[in-house]
Amino acid sequence: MRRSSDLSPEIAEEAAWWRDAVFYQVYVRSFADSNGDGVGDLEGIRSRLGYLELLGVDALWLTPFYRSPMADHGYDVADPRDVDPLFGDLAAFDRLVADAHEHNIRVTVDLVPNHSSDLHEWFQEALHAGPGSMERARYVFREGRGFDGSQPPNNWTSVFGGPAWTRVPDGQWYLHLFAPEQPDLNWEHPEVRADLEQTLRFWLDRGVDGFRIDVAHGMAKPEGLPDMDIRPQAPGVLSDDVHDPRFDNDGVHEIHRMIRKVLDGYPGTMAVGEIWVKDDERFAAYVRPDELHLGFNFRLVQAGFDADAVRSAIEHSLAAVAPTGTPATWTLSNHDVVRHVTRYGGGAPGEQRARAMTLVELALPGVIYLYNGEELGLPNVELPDWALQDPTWERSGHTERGRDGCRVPIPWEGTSPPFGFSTAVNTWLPQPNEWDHLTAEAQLEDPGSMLSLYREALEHRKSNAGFAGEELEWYGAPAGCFAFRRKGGGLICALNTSGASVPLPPGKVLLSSGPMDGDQLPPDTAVWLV
Ligand code: ISL
Repeated sequence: MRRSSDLSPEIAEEAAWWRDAVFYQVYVRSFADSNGDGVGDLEGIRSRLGYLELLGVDALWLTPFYRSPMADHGYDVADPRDVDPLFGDLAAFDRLVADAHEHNIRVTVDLVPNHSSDLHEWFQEALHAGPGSMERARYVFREGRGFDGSQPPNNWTSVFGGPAWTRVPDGQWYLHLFAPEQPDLNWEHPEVRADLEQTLRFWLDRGVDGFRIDVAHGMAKPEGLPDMDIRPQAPGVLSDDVHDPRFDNDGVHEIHRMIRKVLDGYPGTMAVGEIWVKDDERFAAYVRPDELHLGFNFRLVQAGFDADAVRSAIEHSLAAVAPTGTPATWTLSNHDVVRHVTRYGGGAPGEQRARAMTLVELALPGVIYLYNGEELGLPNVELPDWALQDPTWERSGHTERGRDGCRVPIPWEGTSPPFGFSTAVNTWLPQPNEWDHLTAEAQLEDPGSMLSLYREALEHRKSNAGFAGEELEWYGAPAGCFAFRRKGGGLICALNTSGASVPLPPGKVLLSSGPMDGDQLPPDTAVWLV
């Protein structure tokens, strides 16, 4: 029943296709709505495959579209082997995979193994079965502390704010590293493992080409659940090597080995893990030959628009994976972080810097993860309070606005909301009126647009011999600038984050992120030379 046969023969044959692939993250809720309910869906994605092919991406990463009460917009999964009616059904999924493959685009899907929804039948059974039951053993239930058990079992906090424990009416507490609607599964339990294996095979048999594994540094919990260090995270107070017992426990590697074994039975498939682990060696452990194929590293997300910070992010990312033989991955934005146009200052300067960073990213060896809408130069949106939906907003007592600002639906065409995203006027998050010049339609034929820059850069990346080889050589450069050369192919990329124009390294300009200053590289600009 595997459907990868729809790919053209040359493309289907390439077993390690992911080693230099350009992935495109589709935040399913926000990409394209086919049925007019204001929420994106699988048919919507299928209707836009022509656009994705034109853009030049190799594979999609679809965020969770499984059955879910949507407390965390699908990252709370009630049935991992079915499509939520909001997004379509299994037939729509099959059609999407088949059509994507016909466009020579591979399809990878999100897996959420750390937790389930509180409405998953297992958790409902656990609540009803009571303390000490087999049903509770699939989750992390504990007695509380204090003489009446009214204090949580330890001091862990939830990533979304507040305690990581919620008490149930019979007095026990359950662990949730995220929202209370996302109880953590007990990965010591054999049924939890067996169920994930079943889920992997379910989607592999339907033809998916791989998985993105949510919180891949989570899952395993340390013996005895020791307290975490909650000293304020001011610079210098906590060093990077203070271990957070909630994440990156050694037991996690056995889980990744299990996942890899399953994937090895389906040649040409892969897994990338979301790994928020700073230490290079600990990060590298996740991409050992019998574990994940790839690990996300978020160093470019964390670096500002500053040549030294970006260079250090690049060097660390390459050094972390060098001994493992796996390629590095590069990400500027995703559905959890402020969009990079805004991170780099917003407005015209933010856009200019984002263009420059796009050329830096696309010059690097390894795997690219683009986030839907970055190719249109979308900024983060300052949403009004009434529109906010991210659980972080409620959990933080309205002090943290959460991640909705980077999840606003994509503007496709036309001059006013919903910009062809939907036929509904009320989209799940409102789009700004000012996005009329950012639609795909407005940018497609404009050679100076962000979209044209992405298309051109991706085309060069695919076809130009300068992009060969995995190693970089760094040149001496003026303060606030850098230049590196791909050792194998010879492509040079120079970036100027300083306030003044600087001389270019020798070479012929292949592409620049903005106008050049004669034969000089202006501020906020990057250039490719061959
Ligand atoms: O663990 C962290 C820091 O060490 C967090 O940054 C965490 O890894 C991250 O928030 C996890 O995100 C993923 O899982 C969440 C979901 O809300 C996000 O959208 C998803 O990307 C819970 O499933």
